[in-house]
Amino acid sequence: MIDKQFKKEAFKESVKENVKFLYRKKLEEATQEQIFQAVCYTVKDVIIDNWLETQNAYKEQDPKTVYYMSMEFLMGRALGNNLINLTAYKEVKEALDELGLDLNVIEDQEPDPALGNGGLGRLAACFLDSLATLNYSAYGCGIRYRYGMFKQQIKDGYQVEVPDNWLKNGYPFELRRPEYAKEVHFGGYVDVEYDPAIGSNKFVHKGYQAVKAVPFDMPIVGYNNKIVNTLRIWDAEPIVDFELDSFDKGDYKKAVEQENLARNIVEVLYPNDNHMAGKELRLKQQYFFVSASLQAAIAKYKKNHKDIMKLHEKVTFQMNDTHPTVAVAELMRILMDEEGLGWDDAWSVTTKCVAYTNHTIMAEALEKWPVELFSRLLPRVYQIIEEINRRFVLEIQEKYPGNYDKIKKMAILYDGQVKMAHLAIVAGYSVNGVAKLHTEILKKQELKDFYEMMPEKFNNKTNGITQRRFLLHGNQLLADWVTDHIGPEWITDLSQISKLKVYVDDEKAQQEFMNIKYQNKVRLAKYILEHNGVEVNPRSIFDVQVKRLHEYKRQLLNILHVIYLYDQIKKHPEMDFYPRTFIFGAKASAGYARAKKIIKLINSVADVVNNDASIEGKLKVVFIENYRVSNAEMIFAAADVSEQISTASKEASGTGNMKFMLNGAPTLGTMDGANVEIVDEVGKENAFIFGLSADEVINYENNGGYDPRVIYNTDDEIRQVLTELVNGTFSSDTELFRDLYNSLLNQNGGERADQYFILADFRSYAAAQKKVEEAYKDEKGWARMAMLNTACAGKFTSDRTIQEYVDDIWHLDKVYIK
Ligand code: Z57
Repeated sequence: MIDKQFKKEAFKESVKENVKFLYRKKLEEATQEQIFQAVCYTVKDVIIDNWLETQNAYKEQDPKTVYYMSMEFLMGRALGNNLINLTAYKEVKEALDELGLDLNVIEDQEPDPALGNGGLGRLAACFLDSLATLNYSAYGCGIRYRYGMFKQQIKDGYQVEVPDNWLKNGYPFELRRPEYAKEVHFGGYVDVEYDPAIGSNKFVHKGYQAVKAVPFDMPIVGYNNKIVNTLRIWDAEPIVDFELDSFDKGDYKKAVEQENLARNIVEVLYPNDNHMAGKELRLKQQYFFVSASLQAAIAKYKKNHKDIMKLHEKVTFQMNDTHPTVAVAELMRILMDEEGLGWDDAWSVTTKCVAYTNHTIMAEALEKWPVELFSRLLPRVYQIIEEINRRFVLEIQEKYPGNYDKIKKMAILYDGQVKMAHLAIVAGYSVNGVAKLHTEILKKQELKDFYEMMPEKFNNKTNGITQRRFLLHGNQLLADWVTDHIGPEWITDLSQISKLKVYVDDEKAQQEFMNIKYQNKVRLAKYILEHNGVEVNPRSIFDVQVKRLHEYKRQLLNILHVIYLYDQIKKHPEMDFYPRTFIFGAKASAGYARAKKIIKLINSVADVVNNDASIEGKLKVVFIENYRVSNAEMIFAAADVSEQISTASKEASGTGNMKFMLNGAPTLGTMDGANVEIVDEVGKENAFIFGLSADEVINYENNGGYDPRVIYNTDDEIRQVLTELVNGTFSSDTELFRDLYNSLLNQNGGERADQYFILADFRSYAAAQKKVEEAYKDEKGWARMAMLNTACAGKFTSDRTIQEYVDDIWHLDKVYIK
C-alpha cells in the first residue's frame, strides 16, 4: 500500500493549506467545490512524484511505447479513480471524515470529463487504465475539446442539449505543456522546387494557414504500481506573434482567418456515435491532433535515437477506428519531407508503425471524405494518398488481372471519395475487430476482399472493461464482499474472480450477495427520486437499458414490450405479475430526429404507466436524465437485468454488457457482439437469449429484407401495441409518433420497413422476458445466476484485452518502478 504518502494528519494539513492559498479561506468557509479543488491538489502532488519517477524509468529503460490515437477519451471523473488506483481511497475517506467532510459529496463536485460519445471513447479510457496498471509505456493522444459531450436535460419528455463547459472552474488534474507546442498547417498548395542539397525536386507546402497545438497532459495512474502514464490532449491557439511566410507578410485577412481557425478547431466534440457527419471542421480536428501527436512522438524518439528507420522498434500507433487514419499519410509526409527519407523507406517504416481497430459495420459510420474537400484542406497529405492509392491499385491489378470490380471495391480513392478504412487497412500492419463475431463478419462480409488479399493482418481483440472503476469504485459493497471471500487479487487479475463459483450454492453467500444488490438498488432508487421525482420500488426487478440511443440498439423494441405488458396488465388485472421497473438512459445525437422521438416515446409511456393507479405500481418506467460515466457506475451496481438487445450483427462488441455482468446482472440479449462470448463464459442457462442470429439477419439483408406486415396482420397483440402509438394512448397528438409507426411498417426511400427487425424479434423477446420473470421469482435460483455472472466475468477485463494487444500487435516491454 502506498498509504505512507497519505499519512492522515499530513493529508488533512495539506487540504487546509490548499484551501488557504487557493481561496484565502478557512476550511469552514470554503464551498464543497473549493474543497474538491483543494483535495485534488493534494492528491495531484502525490501523483506528480510518481509521474516524474515513471518518466525517468522510461528514459532509463527505453521501452517500446504505444500511442493510442483516438478522437475520444470518455474518462469519467478522476478523483475517486485516482484514489482507488493509489490504494488510498479508504484512508482519504477517513481523513476527510475527521475534517467533517464527505468524500462522496466532494467527488460529486467533479464534472465528468466527457470527451467522448459512448463505447468507443470509454474503451479508450479503460485501455489507458489497463496499460498503466500492467506497467506499459503508453500515451493517449486526443483533443482537448472546450465542450465535451452535451449535458442532457429532459423537458416535457424531450431531450434538450445543454453545453458541457467542463473547464469552467478549471480542471485540477491537467497540466499545460507549452514547451511541447507544435504547428499544424491547413490549406494552401504544393510547389515543386529543385533542392540542390539532394540534387532533385522536392515538394513544398506553401500558402497554408497555421495553428499552434498546445498539449495538456493528464496523469493516468496505474493500480498500486507507481506507474503514471499520460493522456495528452491538444488545445489550439492562434499564432499571435505570427511570422507569416515572407510571401504572406502584411496579409491581414489571413491573420484573422488563422485566429478563427484556432478558435473553432477544438471548440466541441461531435456528438455522433456510429455516424459520420462529414463536416469539414471534423476533418480539421482529425488532422490537427494527428499531426501534433506524430510530430511530438517523432521528436521524442529522436531525442534518444539516431536512426529514424528503426522507429517501429520503439513506437507504435494504434488508430482507434478510422478517425485518426490521416496518420498514415501524415507519417509519410514527416518521414519524407522533414526526415528526408525516400518513398520506399518511408513506406517501410510507416507500415510497421500503424495499426487499425475497426469498431463498427454500420454503413453510415464509414468515413468517406469528398476528394474536393480533402485535397483543398490537406493538399500535400492528399498528394501522398494519391500515390499510396496508385501503388495499391497496381498491386490489385497484379493479383487480380483484369478484375476491375476489385479495384472499384478496394481502391482508396474512388467515386470522388477518400475511403479512410481502405487507407487504414492498406497501410496498417494489423487490422482488428472488437469481438469474435464482429471479426468474423469483417472477414466474411464487410472486409472480405481485403481479408482475401492480406489475411495475415486480420485478428480479433475482444473488448474489455476495467474492474477498478466498474466494480472497485462503482460498487464498493460488492467489491469488499468479493475481497472478503477470495482476497484482493481480482483487482489486478480478474480471472481470479472465478473462485467465487464455490459460493454460488451457499445460501449465506447468496443472501449476502442479493442483499448488496438490494442496497445498491436503494441507492439508485434514491437517485431516481431526487433526479426524476419518480418513486420506484427497490424490491421490483430493475431491468436496465443504458447506452447511446440508436435504432440498431433497439430501445424501441424495449419500450414497445413495456406497452405490451401494460396492455396485458390492464386486460388481466388478476394475472400474476412480478413488479418491474424499466430503466432507460440514453443520449441521442442532436441531429438524429428519430432517436429523439424514441426518447419522447419512452417518457410519454412513463407518464401514462407511472400515473395509472389501476396497475397498482406493478410497472414503472424511468428515463434517467443525462446518462454518463459517473451515474453509470451506480446504475450497473443496481441492475438485475442487462438489456443487450441490438439487431444481431450490428453491435460490434458492446462493453456495457460486461459491466452489468461483472456486477451480477444476467444478460437479456441477442447473439450479437460480445454477448456471444458472455454466453460462452456463463452458460446459456444463465442468460436470456432471443432473436434472429447474425447469419439470419445478414441473409435477409442480402435478399431484400423481410415483410413486417405479415406479423402486423397476423399478431393481434403486436398490432394493438403499434396502434397505441398513433391512437392517442400516449399523446393527444396522434401524429407525434407517426414516424416511428411508419418506420416499422413502410419502406421509406432507400430504407427498408423495420430495418432493425423489431417485429421479427418481438415474440421471442417477449418470451425471454417472461422467462426472466419466472427465473426471478425463484430467489435462490436467481441469486445463483447473478453470482455466476460475476464469477464468470473474468475474461472481460480490459487487462486481458490489453495483454492480447501487447502480445500480438504492440510488443511492448514491461517497466517496473523501484
Ligand atoms: C462507437 O461508440 C462504437 C463504434 C463506432 O464506430 C463509433 Br463511431 C462509436 C462502439 C461500438 O458500437 C460498440 O459495439 C463497441 O463496443 C465500442 O465501439 C468499442 O469497441
